[in-house]
Amino acid sequence: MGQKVEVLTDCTLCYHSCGCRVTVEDGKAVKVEGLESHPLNKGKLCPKGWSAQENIYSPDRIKRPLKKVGSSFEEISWDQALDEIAGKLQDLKSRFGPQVLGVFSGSIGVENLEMAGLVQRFKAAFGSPNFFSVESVCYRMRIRTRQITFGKYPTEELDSKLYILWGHNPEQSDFPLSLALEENLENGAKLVVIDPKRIPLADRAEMYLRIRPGTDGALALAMIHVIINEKLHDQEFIDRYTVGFEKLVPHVQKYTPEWAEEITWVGAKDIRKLARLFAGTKGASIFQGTCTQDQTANGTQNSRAFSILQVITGNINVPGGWAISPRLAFGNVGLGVEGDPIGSEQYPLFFEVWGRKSPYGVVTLVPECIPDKLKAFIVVGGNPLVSMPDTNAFTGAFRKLDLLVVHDFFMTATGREAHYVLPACSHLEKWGVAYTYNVCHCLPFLMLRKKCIEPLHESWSEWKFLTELAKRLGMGNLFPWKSEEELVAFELAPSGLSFDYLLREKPEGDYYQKKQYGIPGGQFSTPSRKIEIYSEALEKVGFDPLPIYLEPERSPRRASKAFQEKYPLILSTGNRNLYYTHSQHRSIAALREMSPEPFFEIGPLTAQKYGVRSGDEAVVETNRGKVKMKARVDERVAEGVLLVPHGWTGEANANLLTDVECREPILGYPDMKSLMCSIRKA
Ligand SMILES: Nc1nc2c(c(=O)[nH]1)N[C@H]1C(S)=C(S)[C@@H](COP(=O)(O)OP(=O)(O)OC[C@H]3O[C@@H](n4cnc5c(=O)[nH]c(N)nc54)[C@H](O)[C@@H]3O)O[C@H]1N2
Ligand SMILES: Nc1nc2c(c(=O)[nH]1)N[C@H]1C(S)=C(S)[C@@H](COP(=O)(O)OP(=O)(O)OC[C@H]3O[C@@H](n4cnc5c(=O)[nH]c(N)nc54)[C@H](O)[C@@H]3O)O[C@H]1N2
Ligand code: SF4
Ligand SMILES: [Mo]
Repeated sequence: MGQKVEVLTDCTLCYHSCGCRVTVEDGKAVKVEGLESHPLNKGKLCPKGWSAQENIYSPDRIKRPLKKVGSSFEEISWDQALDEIAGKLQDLKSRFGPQVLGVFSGSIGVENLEMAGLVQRFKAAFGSPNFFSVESVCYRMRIRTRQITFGKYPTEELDSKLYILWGHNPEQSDFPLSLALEENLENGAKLVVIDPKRIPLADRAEMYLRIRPGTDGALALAMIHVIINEKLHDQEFIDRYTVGFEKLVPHVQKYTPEWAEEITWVGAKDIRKLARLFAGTKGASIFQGTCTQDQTANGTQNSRAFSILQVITGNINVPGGWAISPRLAFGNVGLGVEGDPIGSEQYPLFFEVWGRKSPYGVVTLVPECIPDKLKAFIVVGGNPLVSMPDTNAFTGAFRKLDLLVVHDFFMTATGREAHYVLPACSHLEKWGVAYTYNVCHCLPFLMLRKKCIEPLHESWSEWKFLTELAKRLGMGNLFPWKSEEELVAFELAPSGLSFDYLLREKPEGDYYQKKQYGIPGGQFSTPSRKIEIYSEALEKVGFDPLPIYLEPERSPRRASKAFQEKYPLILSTGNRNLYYTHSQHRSIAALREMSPEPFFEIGPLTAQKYGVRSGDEAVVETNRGKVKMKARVDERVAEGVLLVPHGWTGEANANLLTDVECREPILGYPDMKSLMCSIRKA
């Protein structure tokens, strides 16, 4: 018998960071189970989590650094790869300046503080402001919007009395929430689903509202109208804590339920009923899709309207509503740099509010910036040539780069276009801080991500890769940490929970603060010290200070007649699939067996109209491109709507359909949820 130990750590096969118990025998991870004591997953794992070993020990992992020679790759040493990359970067910097370097990290960077922090540090040390990530296609829109409304960022509580799933399907995308929902529904919590698809959870809901994609803002405004006009609002909360309510009242008069019915396809009667149910529940929470609303033409204003709904019903900092979780102090791995990232002029609110600047560039502007403004890219933990909108535009642009480096543990579509592909460590092979609980679900909890096994093959962590590259560029002094442990200890030091404490005393993780309800100090950290129903921050950058509704650019009410004739169906892309994270995990046999191929979903009457039956191969086409995949005819899907999953590569890649120039006007996010398409049988 060899040596056997159990290590408590987290799973990062998606950003939820569920708690795990990993059994390591003779240096090999032999078992991965859910950690019972963990407040998110309570001992359970989703199918992706169960497949961790198959993922990590996959024979398809990149084993050594690869260099593109002609049209294929050759294995080279890390030394050679880093020397050559450093040489190329130096050359570009001396000829064009440091800002021609862009770096990208994907949604894995959200749960991977070290990755996002180090990538950002690297580009700053080099002298470039251009850090791109999924932040400009996903989630930061709501963070920004809640920041300008509340000064801080309140999140939905896991345990609620009334769950409004507003374009969110936790059974596929949010495993911890689906566990909490299950428990709370049994104990009498209520559920409402607002979705163009009657997702299975809707069968257990108090109300299901079948909405036209991209029109959620109209519904939210009509709900505000009803709540105010029927005097269902929480006047005391509004008087004490908000500014601008008196301007909101006349503003919403035109947004009647009848007006919204015509736009949204949701009946006026249902809108009134939902408004009454919501306003009548203390401890109600709108769970807006994690990216659904962000990827529509009215995204920022939708998020504003949802915030205002929570506010005028007094559902802020009450159990079951939205709550401002105490923030944790971290050692900042990032680094300041001269100059502002791409997008700071076109979308100023994305970049800055009240002098608080963020390090992100606007990724939808990347294709038009290559090759003039951007000539080199380092991609760490992302697959932009599948995941970013408009694959044709991104691929065309990336092919013009002088240098593309990808750090990943598998070969990806982006890797195949790269000059160098470098092998990365999985989450079981490196140290880190597991901290997303707070960001998504208001859980002030922290865990140490432990290195359970030695790095496989020649894979390197982000720390090692970027530190070694920095040394070769003469900026090693800006990467002072001598080891990953030292880096993570630095991050944790200000938090009050030290590396040693989380390693030895609380390997299962610990709460860093108690949750607080009520409004401590009676103030918010906005300029007015109140919740800003009327937003001067929005007004200052030229947008409506009160929420409005903007019809999607490509829609039956806004697109030209000719466009609609060519593309008569409404298209929403990117419904999640429990078995996969974005473009990942397709080669994991246990997962692939559960979901072998992509399907677009379509209602029966629409399918019949276009002569398509379940299982038929069909071509879906937009103004930007086409995909081929099979149809799944399902009466759960609204007629006239097509749902196309994302993350598949090749001719089933949904982002062949999206358009990088079709953007939300305030923050520049791509519209992925309300486009127009045609279909025909292949
Ligand atoms: N059409 C459409 N497109 C969409 C969406 C949509 O709804 N519709 N959703 C968008 C959203 S919300 C998001 S967040 C993006 C996600 O976009 P991405 O984050 O770019 O997508 P992933 O496929 O998850 O790519 C992550 C890559 O990181 C690698 N990786 C995983 N862990 C590590 C690690 O520890 N280190 C390193 N170096 N690499 C690692 C994986 O192997 C994988 O190749 O996709 C967007 N794309
Ligand atoms: N298994 C798995 N889980 C994931 C991910 C993954 O790739 N795989 N990705 C993670 C990431 S990065 C993110 S951002 C989240 C995404 O999480 P969400 O954005 O919440 O996505 P879904 O849970 O798929 O729910 C989207 C729902 O919105 C509906 N819908 C589509 N268009 C509209 C619309 O215009 N209005 C309304 N009201 N509904 C609409 C769809 O029918 C679907 O039921 O998931 C995260 N979790
Ligand atoms: S939801 Fe699944 S994949 Fe995501 S962290 Fe939890 S177990 Fe891992
Ligand atoms: Mo996302």
